[in-house]
Amino acid sequence: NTAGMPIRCRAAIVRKPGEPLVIEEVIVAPPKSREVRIKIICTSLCHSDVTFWKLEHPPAIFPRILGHEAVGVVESVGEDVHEVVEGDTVIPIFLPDCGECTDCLSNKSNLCSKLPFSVSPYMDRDKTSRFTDMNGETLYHFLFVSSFSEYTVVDIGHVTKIDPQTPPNRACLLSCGVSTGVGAAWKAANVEAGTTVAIFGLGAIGLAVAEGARLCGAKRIIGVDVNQDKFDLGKKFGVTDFINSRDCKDKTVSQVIMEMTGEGADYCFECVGMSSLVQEAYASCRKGWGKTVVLGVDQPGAKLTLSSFEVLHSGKSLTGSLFGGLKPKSDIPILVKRYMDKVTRIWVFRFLSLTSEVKLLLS
Ligand code: CXF
Ligand code: ZN
Repeated sequence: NTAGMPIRCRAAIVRKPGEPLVIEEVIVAPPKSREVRIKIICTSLCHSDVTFWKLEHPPAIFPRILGHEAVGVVESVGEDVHEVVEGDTVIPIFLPDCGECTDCLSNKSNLCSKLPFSVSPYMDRDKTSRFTDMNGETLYHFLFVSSFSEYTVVDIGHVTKIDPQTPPNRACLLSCGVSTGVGAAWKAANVEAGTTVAIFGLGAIGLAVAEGARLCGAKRIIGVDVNQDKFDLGKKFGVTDFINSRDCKDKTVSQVIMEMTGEGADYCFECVGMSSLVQEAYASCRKGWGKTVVLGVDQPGAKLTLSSFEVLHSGKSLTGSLFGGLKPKSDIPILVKRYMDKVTRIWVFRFLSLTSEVKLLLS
């Protein structure tokens, strides 16, 4: 029984921005009050891990244990933890859900105000680290999860208990990417049956948006990507039309979407993290009710240019959403059940666009 004791295990550490991860022995301290120590069963790679791995400017903090898309089993719990016990299968989630604050109690927000989301190097509540290396040096956390470690400590506000029968390689994807995409269509946009959706970027998030839009009954799902192979892949998730943005020589993507749809898409999703694409997505939306949801993570400080005249006259809306607008503790079990009941499909693959990054990370 390791409860209450430090655990020595292996973790992948990033010591300097953009440098290959190194597998080292680390010490994981026991969980403090309202914390849970988790044995990681499966972790996947989200593009945000790559973004922050490379990031040289603030908030770049190293040495750090990345990874935030995972599933694990509770090894031990700290004081004042009543929601989970040792042996429970859990998903750690970067977005907190305290269940008590104004936002958590409202169905209009998933942005907990008791534990406000930030890209912190520490545990959420007491702002210290639970990791040290074998020289006693502090290792920093990432997105309150740090799943590239055999054991990690996570605040109970960032943990959702799930059905232990869920296959681990699917469960871990519900920890960030798949939930964010499916949730964006379901909660952030509330896509209605019979509508037209345009998705900018068919990576893990964009494909999950397509799956969510298909489940909501969207009639037409237009995928936009620079990689033609994404059309065939996208069809598996409900993509009905495809625009290869590299082929739009004398037209913008929004002009092509306007021609295809007549009036524009009812819902647009930006899943790349490029402000110019947010503008294109907004321009592709139908006047009067069109809604654009920003999901892509751009460089900190990147700015948008929109004509205030157009915003005024078009009646369109533009919104951002973390975790697709889902509330981790109540919505994740619904997504897990839908997966187990074979309603929602979750696919596991290696994306071409990430393969070179994965090789770098593991070299
Ligand atoms: C992102 C959202 C924007 C801040 C960093 C984390 N979510 C997950 O990958
Ligand atoms: Zn992520």
